[in-house]
Amino acid sequence: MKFPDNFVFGGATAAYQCEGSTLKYGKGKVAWDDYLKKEGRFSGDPASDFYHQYPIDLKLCRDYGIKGIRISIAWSRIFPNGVGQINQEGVDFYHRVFQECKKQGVEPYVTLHHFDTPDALHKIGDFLNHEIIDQYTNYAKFCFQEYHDEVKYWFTFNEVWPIAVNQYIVGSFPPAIKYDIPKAVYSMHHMMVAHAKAVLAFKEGKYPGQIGIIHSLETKYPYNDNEADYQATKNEDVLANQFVLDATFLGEYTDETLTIIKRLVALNNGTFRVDLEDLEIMKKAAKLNDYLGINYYQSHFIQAYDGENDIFHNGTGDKGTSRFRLKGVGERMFKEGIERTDWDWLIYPQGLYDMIMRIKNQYPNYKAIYITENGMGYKDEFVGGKIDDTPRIDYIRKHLSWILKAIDDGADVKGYFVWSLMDVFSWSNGYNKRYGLFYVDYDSQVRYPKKSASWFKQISETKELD
Ligand code: BGP
Repeated sequence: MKFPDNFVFGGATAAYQCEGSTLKYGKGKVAWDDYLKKEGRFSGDPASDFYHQYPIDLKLCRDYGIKGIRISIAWSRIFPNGVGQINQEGVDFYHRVFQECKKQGVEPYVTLHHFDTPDALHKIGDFLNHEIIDQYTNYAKFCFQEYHDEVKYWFTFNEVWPIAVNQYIVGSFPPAIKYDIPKAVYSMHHMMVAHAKAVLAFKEGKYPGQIGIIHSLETKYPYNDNEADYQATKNEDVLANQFVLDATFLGEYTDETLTIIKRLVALNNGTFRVDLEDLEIMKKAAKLNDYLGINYYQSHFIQAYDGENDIFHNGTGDKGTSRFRLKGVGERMFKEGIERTDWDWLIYPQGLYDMIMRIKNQYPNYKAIYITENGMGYKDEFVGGKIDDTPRIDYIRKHLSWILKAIDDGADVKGYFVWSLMDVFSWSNGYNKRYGLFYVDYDSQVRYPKKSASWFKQISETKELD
């Protein structure tokens, strides 16, 4: 079986995780800057110094058959305070990057928001604050207007649920609040309204190109074959997947989604009400998405759970330390026979196939899918300039083979972006969790192709899986 001729094999990055220069060249602060400083474990500088190394990274793309690059624009490089004054140096930087993409024959796929709301707006509530919706829309409009000659593929947000769950339930992203389901739900809803407004602005502006959103979609399965575990699985799925998928493709929440969300919010002493004007906007935009980006790393097996909230984030790679028990929702279980990474992410490639087919069936207006992130966090060993990352190759190969099956079964999947192009900074895990096709020596910023880079080149060039 072969991938279609026009299938894109790409590499993914995100501004804060690769650019470095977090407070240089006029860039405004993001909440991560102070948060990471306070935590004292690691910093967003120098990351992979993409700000200066981008010509090298794009040359590597060309040399290794990587035809697309996912990058994100840092909102606070353009608008240091989120709104108002523009930082021309930041605007020019992305022009230089896009021009270099063109020179090297690499198509840019650009995300407008990848976990990095400007600090000035984060401080007034981030996406809990309804006002941020319009500020985000203005920033999006500015980017469409400024870069429409250079960028043809846009994504409004990267991963609405992970932002919400990590900020307000797990507490591993600033403002590090734990177990607050109502806040997570409101923040997701407001991001979905902001997404809808940006899509409408893009279409009304008649810009060339296409637009969509990226969701992290982890398939949920019942741990035991019993009613209670089925219900728990449903709870997690609705909260993490169905809520944002309904918003994206229906422009409203189904009765099933609303019933579960309202129950979970009420259990946490909250209420969830949707503004009718916002709903109108979501409904209009739902028909206009050109594609969906899916980030997929793992699936979960869920058991019923009614005890107290108890979540521990394994951010060190000490296998077996993570716990996720959410009162009234469910408990994520390890499962015998299913491998895990050192960070306890369950390796279950079939989950990606199941998710793609579920979207095809449940949301037939999805139009097209890109796998915008997939890859394996691994403690790579650097031996005399060589990095043998065979486990990563196995991981990617298995996922690609399930994507081929989904295409064969009628799903329109147009591309695959490995996370990550080169090693980058990992938000809550720092620098020992590497994902890249290219190893980055963070002291010298020299790049070394890993075994996976040569393997990936061959797949990209032949479109055939070995
Ligand atoms: C996704 C994010 C990426 C990236 C990746 C790996 O959720 O979009 O930014 O970080 O996950 O996650 P981590 O770095 O936590 O291992």
